[in-house]
Amino acid sequence: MADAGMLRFHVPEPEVRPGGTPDFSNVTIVVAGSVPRPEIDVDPRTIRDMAFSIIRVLNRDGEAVGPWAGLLSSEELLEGLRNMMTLRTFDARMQMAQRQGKTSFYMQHLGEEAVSCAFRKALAPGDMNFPTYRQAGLLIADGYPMVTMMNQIYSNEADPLKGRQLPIMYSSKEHGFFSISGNLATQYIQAVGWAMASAISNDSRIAAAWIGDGSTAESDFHSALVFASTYKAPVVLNVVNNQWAISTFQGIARGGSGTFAARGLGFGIPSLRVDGNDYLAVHAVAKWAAERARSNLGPTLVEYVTYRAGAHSSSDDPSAYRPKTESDAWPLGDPVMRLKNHLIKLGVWSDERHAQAEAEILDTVIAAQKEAESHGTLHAGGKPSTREMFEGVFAEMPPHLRRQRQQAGV
Ligand SMILES: Cc1ncc(C[n+]2csc(CCOP(=O)(O)OP(=O)(O)O)c2C)c(N)n1
Ligand SMILES: [Mg+2]
Repeated sequence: MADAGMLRFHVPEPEVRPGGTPDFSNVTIVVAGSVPRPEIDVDPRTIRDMAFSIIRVLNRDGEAVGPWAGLLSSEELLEGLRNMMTLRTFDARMQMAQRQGKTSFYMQHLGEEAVSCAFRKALAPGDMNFPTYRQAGLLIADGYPMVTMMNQIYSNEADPLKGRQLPIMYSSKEHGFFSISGNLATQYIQAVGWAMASAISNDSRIAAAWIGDGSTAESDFHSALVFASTYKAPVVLNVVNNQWAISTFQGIARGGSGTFAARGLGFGIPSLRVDGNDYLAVHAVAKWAAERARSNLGPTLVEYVTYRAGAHSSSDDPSAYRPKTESDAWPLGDPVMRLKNHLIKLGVWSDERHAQAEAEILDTVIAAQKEAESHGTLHAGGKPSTREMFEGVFAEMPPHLRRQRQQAGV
């Protein structure tokens, strides 16, 4: 009682700051293969501890172990590796293009490639993602043309969104990729609403909501969980915990809940945590959650434990707020290297083949980049016409816009 009358509040602090030694001793890593795989119709009350564990398949020796292993063939795993390598190479080239002034802005996925690439493979055609800017792997893994993505990044004459969106905010109905909105957490309520609409119209398509650790602090996240829980919407609720929200560490948005997955427990939603750098674990958990949604068992909340190894965006400098070597100390490793080692262990891959694949992928990405640049970049070549700025928004153009278009002489 010594403090009676003196109120305080608490501001969580990251373990270390720039110049310090990285410390992830607060991240408890369970042994691969040790978390059980319940039936999809499990009573959520009996699996509450899964919100505090981590489902892992790949062990330190590159073997796939435990009840969540065995869902993917070697061919599917090789395709997964290629998709992750493609996303990484695409990112590196586009980050460079931003530095060269060919686009205004870019956001990388470095270290988080497994999350979106493996998740895509657990969905069926027609399912709809409501992604953030950190899930371009959903498009790459679904075969969306890289050159179309680049056209948008360059805001050139072939930009499918005609220069109206931020460079990396893609949109493709055909590839189940709802237009990205920069307003974070809106994706959650939209996904739950879309899933409910799908059920109301007796459809079979499910939705997937996406959010980062930091954005779970937004009220949209919590409202979405109320609707998903009450109406048992056919939706997978994804939280990508990459440890950082620009310069804010995950402890701020997580608060006292222990984990982000634990946020689902108060809503009675089955909530799992998974090793986000383990392609096999991400895919297996996504498949489990998608099957639940498709079987009218309702929502599942999945927290992907990963690390944002790159900067937040091309406008960010992480050395201002975290040790430079922090990503090397991340205990769950690198998703590309882990899948590569597994495939070598299976005898279907080698260091030589990996190096050859890297070179081939780089050639493919550069060829796509050349093609996109032939349509223009931010400051050179073709641009969307000024006329298009006025079109495609209203079914019938209102008089004030018609006047402005006439004034612009287009
Ligand atoms: C509603 C809203 N608030 C603030 C921002 C500005 N903002 C852009 S990215 C970002 C950090 C988000 O972090 P997190 O949710 O962890 O996602 P990550 O970037 O790590 O993938 C913020 C605050 C925004 N875009 N939308
Ligand atoms: Mg984050």
